[in-house]
This record gives sequence, C-alpha cells and structure tokens, in this order.
Amino acid sequence: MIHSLMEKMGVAKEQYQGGDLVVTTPIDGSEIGRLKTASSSEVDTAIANAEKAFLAWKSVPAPRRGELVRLFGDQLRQHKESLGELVTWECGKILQEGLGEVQEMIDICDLAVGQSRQLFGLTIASERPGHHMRESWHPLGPIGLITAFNFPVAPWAWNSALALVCGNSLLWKPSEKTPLTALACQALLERAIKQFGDEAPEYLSQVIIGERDAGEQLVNDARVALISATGSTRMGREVGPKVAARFGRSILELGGNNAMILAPSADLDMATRAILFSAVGTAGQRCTTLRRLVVHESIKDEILARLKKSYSAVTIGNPLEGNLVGPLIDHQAFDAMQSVLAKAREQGANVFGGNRVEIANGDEGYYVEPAIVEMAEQNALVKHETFAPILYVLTYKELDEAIAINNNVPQGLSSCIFTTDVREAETFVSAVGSDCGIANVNIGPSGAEIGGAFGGEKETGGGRESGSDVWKSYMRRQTNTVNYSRELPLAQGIKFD
Ligand code: UN1
Repeated sequence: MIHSLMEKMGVAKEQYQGGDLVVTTPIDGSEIGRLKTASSSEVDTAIANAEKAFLAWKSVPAPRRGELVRLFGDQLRQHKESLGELVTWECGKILQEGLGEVQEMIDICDLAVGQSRQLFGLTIASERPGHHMRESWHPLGPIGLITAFNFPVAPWAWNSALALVCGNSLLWKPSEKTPLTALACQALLERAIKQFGDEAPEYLSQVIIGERDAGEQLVNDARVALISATGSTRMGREVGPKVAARFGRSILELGGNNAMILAPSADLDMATRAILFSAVGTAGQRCTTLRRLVVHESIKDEILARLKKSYSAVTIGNPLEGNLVGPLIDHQAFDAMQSVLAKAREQGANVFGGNRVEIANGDEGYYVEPAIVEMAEQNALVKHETFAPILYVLTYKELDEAIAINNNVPQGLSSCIFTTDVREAETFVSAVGSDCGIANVNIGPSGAEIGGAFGGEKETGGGRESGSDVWKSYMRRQTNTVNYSRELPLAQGIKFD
C-alpha cells in the first residue's frame, strides 16, 4: 500500500528502503520504511547548497516565485488523497483529518500565491525636505524547518509556502517518526519545480532525514537565517536560546494546554460537539487539543452526562476504516497517558475512560478510550501538557474566576468560551480576557484556519505562523531614506559645518 502511494507521488523505493532509520505505522506497529539518515557532513553540504540556492532564488521576482507555489498547490490538489492517506499511515490520525491536513497545505499555498504580489512596505514621511522614507522587504536566507509527528505536513507547508514566495531556500528536518510524508512532499515540490523551469535553482528545498543531532546542527549553524520549530516546550527551551546566541531568528510553536469556558447560557448541543472534536479528535494529539473544560458549576452534571454518552459512542480503531479515534503515536505516548491517569486517581480524581482498546492484529497499536478526569482544582498535573486524549474538568462560579483558570497555566496557545451572553464573549476576547494567541467564541480551540496568525504566548513560544502578516517573519526589513534634493540636511536639525 505504502509503495503505491509513494510511487504515485514520485518517491523512488530506494529513498525509503535499506536505511538505518526504521519507520513504523502506529496503526499496528508494523514497519513501513527504512530511511538513510544524513551524516553531519551531509547536513553541512545541504546548508551550503541551501545558501547557494538562496542567492539565485532571491533575485527571481516575487510574483514568479508565487507561480512556483501555485504549481505546488496544484500538485497537492492532484495528490490530496494519496498524501492524506500517507499521513494517516505514518502518524495514525484518521483519514478525514489526514485529508484535512493536506487541505490546510493547499489553503496556505493559495494564500502565499496572493501574498507574492503583496510583499509591500510603508512609505513614511521624512522630516527633511526633498527626502522620502520607505520600508523594503527583502528575502532572508535559508530557512530551517523542524516539524513534529502530529502534524507532519501542514506546518511545514505554512512555513515553506510563505518562505518560498519571500525568496528563501528551505531545509526541512521532519520528525524521525514521520519522514515518509516529508519525502512525499519534497517529491511533489520537485515536480512543481520541474514544471516551473530553470529559474528555480537546484537545492531550493531539501529534506534532512535524521534524529535530534541533525536538527541541532541546523539550529547551531549561523548560515540558517531562521529556525521555525514545532514541538514540545522542552525542545523549544533548547532551540530558542541556541538560535538567539548566534543572533538567528526563530519561530517557536510549542505546547498548548487549551481550555474551554462553558458558561450557563451556552448552547449545549453545539458545545458537546465542539468538545468531542477538540478533545478526542486526532486522539488528543494536536497542540490545539482541548485539555481543560472549565464549566459553570450549575451545568457540570448536565454536560458530563452528555459527554459520557458521546464518549461512549465514539468509534476507536483503524484510522483508515472510518473510526473517529485512531491510535496514539507509540508505546511511550500510551505509558505517559496511563501514568498521568494513575496519578489523577491517586489524587482522588474521578476518571472516566482511558483504558487501552485492543484491536485485531494490533499488539503494537496503542489505541485508548479518551478520558474525562474531574479535578477538584487546577494542580500541577493539569498544568502539564500530556499529549494524549485526557480532558480535565474543573468548575467555576464567576466569569473572572474562569478566566483566571484559563490563564493560570504555563502555556498560552488556544482557548475558547461557549456563551450566548455578548458581555461574557467580549470580555473573554478583550485585554482582560484570555492570554492565549488564539481565543475563540462558540467554536472549539482546535482546527484553526490558515488565514489568521497561528501560535501562542508564554511556554507556547511566542511564534506565529500562517496568515495575517506572518510573511514578514521570512523577510528582512530595510528602512530606506532617499535624498532627491541638492542639499544635505541632517536629521534632528544637527549642524555639522
Ligand atoms: C498542531 O497541532 O501542531 O488549529 C497544529 C489546528 C490545526 C493545526 C494544529 N489547524 O488544530
């Protein structure tokens, strides 16, 4: 199956057979590929080649660069099914979500194509006669992309579609758990490059297969102008200071611990569906997954009854076969979930679900019932992001208290409120409301569209990706002051003669 998918997308068998990095599918733990990891000298050469490619690509006009991204978007449209299915094989998310991830790539390509004609700066009034000031945006350099297993392709595309129209070359170090999808994306981009023609230099985009040390090499190399990294807070804590120490730029998209405030006026039918998708979808392995339900005490029993009913009806099993919940990524993820649930029980919490679900021929597939954990207070366990389908339930009396609970965690990615009270809704999205990068009203915390800037505050890392004015992160800003007079007045009125 894997072979035919890879073949359709133009990946040669030699690229994923006979190497030292073994890739397994979380569906049943079976092997689906063996890839050769890059040595440190190969990474070094790749960086040098990316620098050369950058020098050529930055002089291609931006709308032409956009044309390449348009062609890439076409490839993605043509191969949406194959790539979506490969995402499912490799990271275990259900097919609908695999396809959704590819759609997110297509969407960002569309956005980037339009953006390629809008890389504009300001014109600024000069204090001096016969002078004008403006801002120019120029390509930045080779961009290093480090991505995580749970969204193996979309975050790469958010960064690379924009980085390409902004005139940069790409070095991609995918998660060692999901390198096959990276090879497929690279093959599709290479097809687009071929269609595009000679203006695109060789090595414009390269994939670096490797483990942590390969990523570290990108992080530490001053030739890599920007590191955009998605992953755990632990990873970001190492990457951020290393890039800063060499005055490089970074975009960090790290952990989330996303809450929903459920107010007494909320539409509970809608809220129940939103909770289900955002807490249970992707088996709780999105950075935007709903992890904390902060419910008004007057409706706690009702929402819990509804949720337990919906949770019990959720189908768990092979993600290719129409189930709603697929496997966790691996054994370690399962162990981490179980140990957290055991701690919660020790603390006296009420735990619903959370057991392993055995599937046929699937000893090495780690399927679990999503869990609901009623907590007496927001303690250290709740403040920690466990990358698994655990929904903590906490109660509140007054909105201020709910907002404080929402904000009182180290992470600051996404958040939402369900209410039909406009005062509550507006307070939540105001300066005294949620402290997260994303704050929604009457939709869940996950499933953001690419048009907005995506990312969060505090331990989430502060980076932004995707839409809005994020393109500026992939360019360097230059301030130009041009004197078109015959005089040389100095700024601030200084006389120097
Ligand atoms: C992630 O989990 O790393 O908002 C990204 C969302 C998706 C992206 C999630 N658009 O849930």
